[in-house]
Amino acid sequence: MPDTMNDPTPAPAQAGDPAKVGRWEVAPQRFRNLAIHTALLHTGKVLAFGGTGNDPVNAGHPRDAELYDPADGSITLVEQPLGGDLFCSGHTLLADGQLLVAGGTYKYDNPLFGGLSFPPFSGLDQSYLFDPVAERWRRGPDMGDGRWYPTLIQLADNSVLAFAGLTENFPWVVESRAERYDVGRGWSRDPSAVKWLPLYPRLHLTPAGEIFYAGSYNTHYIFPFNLSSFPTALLDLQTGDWRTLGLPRVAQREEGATVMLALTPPDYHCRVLLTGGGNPGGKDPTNTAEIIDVSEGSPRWRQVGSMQNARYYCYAVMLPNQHVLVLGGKAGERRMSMDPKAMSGMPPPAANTMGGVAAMGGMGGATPGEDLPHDPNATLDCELFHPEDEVWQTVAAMSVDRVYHSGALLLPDGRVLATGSNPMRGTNETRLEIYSPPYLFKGPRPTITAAPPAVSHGQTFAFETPDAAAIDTVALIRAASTTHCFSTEQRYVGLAIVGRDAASVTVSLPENPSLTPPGYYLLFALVGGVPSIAPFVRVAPCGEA
Ligand SMILES: [Cu+2]
Repeated sequence: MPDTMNDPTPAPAQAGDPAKVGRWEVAPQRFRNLAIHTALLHTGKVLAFGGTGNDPVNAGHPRDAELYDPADGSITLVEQPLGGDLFCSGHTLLADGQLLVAGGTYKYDNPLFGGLSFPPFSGLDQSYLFDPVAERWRRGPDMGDGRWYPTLIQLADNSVLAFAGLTENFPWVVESRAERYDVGRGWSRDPSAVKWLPLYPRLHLTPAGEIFYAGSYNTHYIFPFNLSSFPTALLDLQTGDWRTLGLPRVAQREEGATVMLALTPPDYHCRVLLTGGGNPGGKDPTNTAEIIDVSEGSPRWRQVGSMQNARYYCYAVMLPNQHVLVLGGKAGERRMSMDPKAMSGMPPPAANTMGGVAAMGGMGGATPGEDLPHDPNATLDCELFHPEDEVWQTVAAMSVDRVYHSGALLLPDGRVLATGSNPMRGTNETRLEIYSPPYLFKGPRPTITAAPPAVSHGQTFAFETPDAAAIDTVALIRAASTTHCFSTEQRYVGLAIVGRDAASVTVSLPENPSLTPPGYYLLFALVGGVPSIAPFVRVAPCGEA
């Protein structure tokens, strides 16, 4: 039986051996618009949008969202203009599977010189909800403040907190007050939880019901602060008090990646991995990685093995075998290091003239469009973190750069989708590239033939499988939305196996709603580190029948 999960000595990269390093493939179809924001919906489709897409030419005319179906490769337009610009908004999926999007761009900045701009970007105060079944947007209630680059995080009771972001009006400072969204009641200012946080702070909901700020964030406008002004901290949601835990051991973590490592029974210890990032502006990126055990009384960062590549703008994806895939990013200056003139002779992007949804095509030929050239400073190598011994393994390289305004999502079939990239304003990467991890090249996969559509906290439930005797691991991985190299939603929750017969496995979902906040999850069953294809299972909110 293959055993990637417990292999103590990960092999070095071996080009061409996908059972060791996996394989990347560029999809034949491409998006029309820049996919700055993506979400895995419970229909199995991926919603992608970018509003005006970091191009002031589009101001007042945000581009349509698009839906990518990994099952058949088709891409369809959501032909529905919105009143607001969701470029650089925050978002999270709700218990009913709708995507709540809040904030974004009210007004573009006014560039001056030397990378400075004044006024800076200002934040939109609107919110929108995307219905995955109707495939339509609707306007939600407005927030009290505009927020550009906010982080939204869903809590155990299905309310959502919005943190940080630049305000709509003078003096366009970073908002220090959080706002709370309650379904059916809209937004209200949260009088507690006041804290200066940088833009797109990397926040995670811990199983103890606290919010952990992981010491990394997005670039832009940290003046008058410096990086040391934002040490790691924990918010007690009951008291509204932030407890400062201190800086990471390598404190320069702008544009680093953070992900909560697998939460596993019986104790569901909460450990967060922080990797990559660098100084403001992307100089001196780091390859170092650290882990903090947030469940300890006095959590402290400790350094673990380093990545092979230093990366500013990198993205970490939790996989069904508990490994973490790190992809994308770059070394050198934050700005694109190629000569922009090299791009001038390239074919123009596909004209946006085909109209209807069907014209985007499905399995047929490739979608025309512009391939951005490779920036020599962009990192194409990818790396897998093995949490059992805290070392990294270099795996197959991508062929498409993923730097600023890019993202990655785990798909229900265990592959990883990489999207977006915006090395310069108005320069858009529209190709999709998909990674098949090594576990997809290790022979037959276990299968789940039936699973309950919904489960409740504290419930024991069974799923049907012909591989019941061999299945050794079962996990729920939350369907996630992501932007700006980060997701608050990535969450691996292992489920204890409490029974099995010839055709089914029974597992138990713990009572704690902060462990599995309500919403749609992917149910993976594994044999020796090889995962099944995952059906969606909805974890119902507390109190819902
Ligand atoms: Cu942005």
